[in-house]
Order: sequence, then C-alpha cells, then structure tokens
Amino acid sequence: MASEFPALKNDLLLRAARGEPVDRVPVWIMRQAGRYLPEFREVRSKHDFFTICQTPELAAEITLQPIQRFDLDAAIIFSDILVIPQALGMTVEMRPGVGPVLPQPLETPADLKKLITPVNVTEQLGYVFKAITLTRQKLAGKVPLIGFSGAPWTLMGYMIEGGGSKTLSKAKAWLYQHPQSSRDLLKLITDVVVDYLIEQAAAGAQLLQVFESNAEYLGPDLFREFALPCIQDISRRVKAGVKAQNLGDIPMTIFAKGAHYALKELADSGYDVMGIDWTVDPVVAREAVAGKKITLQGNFDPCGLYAPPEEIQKRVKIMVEKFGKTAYIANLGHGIYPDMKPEHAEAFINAVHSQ
Ligand code: 1CP
Repeated sequence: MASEFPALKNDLLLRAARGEPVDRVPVWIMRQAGRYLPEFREVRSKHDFFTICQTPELAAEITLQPIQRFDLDAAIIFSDILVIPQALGMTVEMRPGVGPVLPQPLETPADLKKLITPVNVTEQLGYVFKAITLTRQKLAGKVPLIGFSGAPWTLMGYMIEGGGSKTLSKAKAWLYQHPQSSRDLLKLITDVVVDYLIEQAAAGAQLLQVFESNAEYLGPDLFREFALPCIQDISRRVKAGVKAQNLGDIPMTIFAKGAHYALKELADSGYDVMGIDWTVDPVVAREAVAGKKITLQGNFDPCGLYAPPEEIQKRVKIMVEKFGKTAYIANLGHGIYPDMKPEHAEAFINAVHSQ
C-alpha cells in the first residue's frame, strides 16, 4: 500500500501529469535505463536480459542507475513490453545485436488456441510487481516510479511477426484477412494488460504508461478500427480497478508512436498524458488538443542528442517554448539510442531544467 512507502520528495511529474502548476519542467527519458550506460552493460554482461527482469534486486538496481547519475524527475521500472507474450505462454528470447525474437510466432488464427488464457498475472508476472515494490522502497521517495505495458496492437505485432519488423506486414495481413480473430487476439491481450497495470499500481507504480510503439504502421482507419478501442478500454478499466482498490490517483500516459493522424482521438481516450514523437510539431499537438484537459509529453528527436551539448541546449529551449511549461513533461520522442554518450543525455536533462 502507498502509505507504506517513503514520502515522495519530488512530485513534479505527477503534478505536471495532472496539469497542476510546477516550478520547473519535469523530465525523464524513454529507455533511460539501458545499453548507453556502462553500468547497465556491466550488469547485462553477467545476466540474461529476462533473468534481470525476473530478479527484483537486479531490476531495481538497473532502474536506479540513471537516477543516481542524472537529475531525472522519474524512474521507470526495468522490464520489457514482451513479458506479456511470455505470460501468454510464448517463448521470447533477447538476442544480443538482434533484439527480441519469438521463435514460434502466431501464424494462423488456429494458433490462438496455443495461448494460455486466462492469465493469472500474480502468478505469471509477480516478479514485476515484486521489482516495483522493491524499487519504490529503494527510491526512498526521491522521484516517482513509472510502471508500463505494451498496448495490444504493438504486442500483437511482435506475437505474429516473431520479433521486430520493418513493415508489420504479417500482423497487418491478419487485420485484413482475419478481422474477427484479430479482435479476439487484441481482446485477449487487453484483458492481460488491464490486470497487469492495476497490479503494478497496487505494487507501488505511481504513473502508468502504455506504449503503442507500432501505431505508425496503421493509418487512421485501421488504428480507429483495431488499436484505439483497446487503448480506450485499458484506461477505462484500469482507472476503475485502481479506484475499486483505493490505490489513489494514478495518472496514465498513452504514447502511440507515429499516430500523428489520431491526436484528437487519443486525447479523448481517457488518459491524463499523451506522448508524442518528434515528427509532430508541439504547436500542432497543442492545437489538436486545445480545450481538452491533457498533458503532453515528448518529443526531442532521439538523434538530436548526437548534437554537441550547446546545440542540445538551444534546441531544448525551442522545444520547451513550443510546448509551454505547464501540462508538459519533457522527454525524447522515442527511446534513447544504445550508442548515445551519457554526457549528451545529461546535457538534455540539464537543458530542460535550465528553462
Ligand atoms: O528505462 C528503461 O530501459 C525501461 C525499460 C524498457 C522499456 C520501457 C525496456 C528495456 N524496454 C521497454 C519498452 C519496449 N520494449 C518497447 C516500447 C518502447 C519503444 O518503442 O521503444 C518496445 C517496442 C520493446 C521491444 C524491444 N525490447 C526492443 C525493440 C525491438 C524492435 O526493433 O522492435 C528491444 C531492442 C528490446 C530489448 C530491450 N528492452 C529494454 C532494454 C534495455 C533492451 C535492450 C536489451 C539488451 O540489453 O540486449
């Protein structure tokens, strides 16, 4: 329960998520715990990726690494979106230099029978909840802890493609050829995501982010037909579950990468925060959500961090001016690249704080 954790000293992220005034813009970085940090590579050299996710002490240690190094305003629990396909009975391997591989992907609708449902998240994903609780204790109230999940369409993509894909053509073929089986699969994933996020909040997560990283492959029509209803269902059911368990106010963020065509619908989909990628002008995003109560998050080009630190400073200033300082959480427009120099991440964070 929340009251058992140390009091929160820096609530900038939560205040910004609720649209309350802040005395400085909060900042965190997607994939802030990861391969660009030598201290992460050190731990990773000794352990398999999913072993780290499944070992609360290691997951907590890695979650805290960027917090110890930088002046960040949030931690995000170290895990991966692909723990949900694992919980559904699929094998997921993390191959160095390749990324995630699912050696037995779903090929036809008949393969849905191979998935193990319903998922008991406490049994299958209890290690994530333990890692969250341990990390909350170790954070000692320094900054809030973000929990997360992949969104159903993005997870469906990995489960059908068997890993990352440049086109998502196999998963999209399902949407066109097997619309009902696609809906069944999306529903089954949605049910797991809902329980998973509620239990993350119960374990101590203070904000929940839903990653729809593969929105960019769907146009407005497929997105509205297949992805958006799940996104809406998740916010509605998670908020109801959090309320029923008296877990307090847990803001939710939707980050649908590439969904520039659906900003208005996303702003109305029941989330407190909407993340945008770097292809959307912040002014255009603000216009799209004018009159709605929603905080924006983003959207520095991850490649912009290759620029010299003085240039990062200049571009961050422009970004913050465009978003405005209220109802705003600074971040990149997608995850930080593994070859980024940590000093450049630091330049970004400090640039936000100097605005
Ligand atoms: O700060 C953090 O690092 C938080 C933990 C985190 C998160 C939030 C990781 C660790 N992964 C994720 C989310 C995630 N995983 C997403 C959504 C965000 C995004 O779009 O970037 C996605 C799509 C994945 C799937 C995934 N896992 C990929 C992408 C592959 C592709 O091309 O489609 C990769 C490379 C991974 C591996 C992974 N996840 C996380 C780390 C640190 C790593 C590197 C693994 C390693 O050490 O080998």
